[in-house]
Order: sequence, then C-alpha cells, then structure tokens
Amino acid sequence: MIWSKEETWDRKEIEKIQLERLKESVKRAYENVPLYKEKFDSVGLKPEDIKSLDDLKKIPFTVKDDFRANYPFGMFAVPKKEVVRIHASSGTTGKPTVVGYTKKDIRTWAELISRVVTAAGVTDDDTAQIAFGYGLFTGGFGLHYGLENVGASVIPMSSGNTEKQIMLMKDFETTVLICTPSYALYIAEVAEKMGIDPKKDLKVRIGLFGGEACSESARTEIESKWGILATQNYGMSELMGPGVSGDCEYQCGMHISEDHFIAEIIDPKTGEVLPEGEIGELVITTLTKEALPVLRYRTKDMTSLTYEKCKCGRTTARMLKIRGRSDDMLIIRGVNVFPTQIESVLEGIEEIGPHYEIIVTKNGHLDQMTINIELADGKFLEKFSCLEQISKKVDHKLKTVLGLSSKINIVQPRTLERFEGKAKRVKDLRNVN
Ligand code: DLL
Repeated sequence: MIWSKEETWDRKEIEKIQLERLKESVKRAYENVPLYKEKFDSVGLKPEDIKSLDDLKKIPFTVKDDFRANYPFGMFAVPKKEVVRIHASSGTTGKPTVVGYTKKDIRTWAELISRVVTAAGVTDDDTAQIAFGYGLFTGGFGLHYGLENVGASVIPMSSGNTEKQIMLMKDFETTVLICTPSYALYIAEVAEKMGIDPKKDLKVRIGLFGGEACSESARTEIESKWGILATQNYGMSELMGPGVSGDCEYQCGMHISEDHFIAEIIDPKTGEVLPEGEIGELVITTLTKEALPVLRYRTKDMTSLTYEKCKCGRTTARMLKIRGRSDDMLIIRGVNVFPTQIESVLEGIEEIGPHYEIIVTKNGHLDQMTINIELADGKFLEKFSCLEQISKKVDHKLKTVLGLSSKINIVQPRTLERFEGKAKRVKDLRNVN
C-alpha cells in the first residue's frame, strides 16, 4: 500500500513542487530567522536569487552549532505563540538542540509518518507497541501520531521496563514493534530468559526500527529471532524527527518524502555536491516546516542516493543504509578509524554476534584500541583453540582493513552492555583522568 499520491509522482511533478516550496521556505527563513539573513547577506544572496533547484547550491550550509548558538528558540521562524510542541535532542556535550512545531507541522509530521509506516506494511488492523522513549526525544511522540493516523491501535509503552513490555506484547497481541534495533535485540533476549520465544509465542510481524544504524548482522539476527520484517526509518530532530524516510517491503533503501525535503550528498571535506550513487554526507533542506525551516542542514550521516524507480511503485529518491557519521571518526595512533569499518569486519565472521564495544585508552603516550566482541553462541567457548582462532581471524582482518593492530577480547554471549535506546558502542577514555 502507498499512503499518498505524491509518493508516486513523476520527477517533473516532484521538482515543480520542490521549487515552489523551496522559494517559500527560503523566504520564511530569510525574513524571520536572523541567522539565515546573516548567512545570505554574507554571500550576497537574496531569496529572489533562488530561481531554480540548481540555485540551492548557492545557499550556505546550516550546522548543529547554529542551533547551539541560537539556543533555545533563535532558530524559530514563528512567534512562540504559534509553537505547540517543543522537542530537544540531548547531545553528549553542552546545551540540547531545541526544535519546535506549529499545529500544521504536527499534522504534516503525522502524515509523513503515515507514509513511512504504510510503506513498511502497517495497516489499521495492526497493534503497534512504541518502545521508543516518550519525552524530549522525537522517537516516541513522532511515531505515535502517524500510527494513530493510519488507524493502528497504538500502545504508548515508551522504552524500558522490558519484562512488562513483553507481557503486554503477549497479552495485547502486538503486531508491530517500534524501537531502536539494539533494543529489539535486547527485548528478544529478555523474552528468551522468560521462556518466551518471540517467533512462536508473540504475534509481532513488522519491526519499525530507527534512531541509530542497524548493521546487516543485527538486522539478520532480529529477523530470525523475531520472525519479522525488520524495516528501518530515518530522521533527525533538527529536520522534524522520524519521518524523513523509510524502507518499503523490498528494503532496498529508505524512500525520502521529497515533496517535503530536498536531499543532497556532499563531499564532507570540500562541501561539493556529489552525483547520484556516490557516498558522502547527507544534506537536507526542509520545504514545508513552518516553525523551523532548515536550509541545507549538514546531517553528518554518510549515505548515497538513488533515483531509480522502486519495485513498490514509489518514485521518490531512496537513501541507502547510513554508513556511519562523518564525526564518528576516531584517530588512533594517527590512523583514521570509523567504527563502521570495524563493524563491517565483524559482520563477515559467523562465530560473532551483533554486540561489540570499542574502547580507546592511552598506554603512556600511545593510543590503545580494545575491541570486546561477543560470541554468537556459547558453544565456541568450549574450546580454547576455537577462541584463539576467532581472535586471530578478527585481528588479521582488522589489520588489513585499518592498518592497525588492536587488542581483541572475545567474551561470552550476553555479557556486554545492552541498550533500551540508542546503543553506545564506542568508549573513548583518552581524555578521562
Ligand atoms: O533519532 C529521530 C528518529 C527517531 C529517527 C526514531 C527514527 C526513529 P536524533 O535523536 O536527533 O533523532 O538523532 C538523529 O540518529 O543523525 C542518525 O545519525 C541517527 N539515525 C536516525 N535514524 C537512523 C537510521 C532521531 N535509520 C541521528 N539509521 C541521525 C542510521 C539513524 N542512523
């Protein structure tokens, strides 16, 4: 099923509405948000200079620091009276990033989530359990209104309280689970401990996962443990929250609602726009947001775009799985290391499950990277030689990919930390005394 006709428009129609809305969005931002006026003035650009979609390139980028510098409400383009909802993303340092919505923004949000959940196969026959946090995080409330809008019976469970989560899932016959992929893995483990086999004893058939990257091994494990279709959806507080894009049943890239967002891929170093298919940093311009129009926002998320028509009938551009963030990079003994590189090495080794942890410390003046890796199955623990073999295999592969040796610790299944929200797999302890 396809929720709205705009998802099947041909490119000409999409581009026509994009240009109309881009002009409005630019005008709204320029006239109401001092930051945008300053940015435009600094390069001698006026809203009237945006005459084609190609002119988008002329607009300076917006970055997270712009939100920080305008904390709390300086990025809003409407008077506070018109704002009916405020969310914020926590961030590890400093002040949170604050975002606001008008009544119309909230309605648009519900519509865009309706598209995402319909693409994943959710209908009004479903019972949807939201195990994202409700609160300042956009995950819980964001999914909530869209799921209600399609007519699903929504259980606003929030994250945590895992045993109760499972009890309700059983008693209420939940058919759709909404959470981070790491929490889906954790819930399955707790269910098993309770003597419940999620595949046989529960009725969940679709997973709507987002908020963090999901490796192929995590997705495979979720699908096999739960017996579900594990779909992914993408979003970010600054852009609205969830609802920017989502998988259809073919899981071949997340469909972007292009009548509401323009996506570009840039080289993160030079800012140059890259052609279709190349991997780079995703940059998004919002086209319909009233309270918080965002122009050319640098998401730091690395991905690529395809404009090929999908088998599902949608014509919208798709963004492929996020390949990590450009600011995730660790510098270990001078070598640039992306956690996703490590993850892709681990994915190729069958004895290893989806749980791992990267710890960076200092040994005197030297950086030391330790990777704790959880075995997929306890049976490998029985033989020391088996463990040694796995360890050697990982070390060798990592050395080839990173050109760097690291300390590998193979640990028993179910010993590494589990997460109810977004997983934190990297601990950089170098600056901690
Ligand atoms: O995580 C919004 C969201 C909630 C999306 C629930 C989907 C579902 P933030 O807390 O602002 O917003 O975090 C945004 O999370 O820049 C990505 O790095 C990451 N992220 C979100 N969805 C995905 C995904 C929400 N499907 C940041 N795959 C983004 C990979 C994702 N990373």
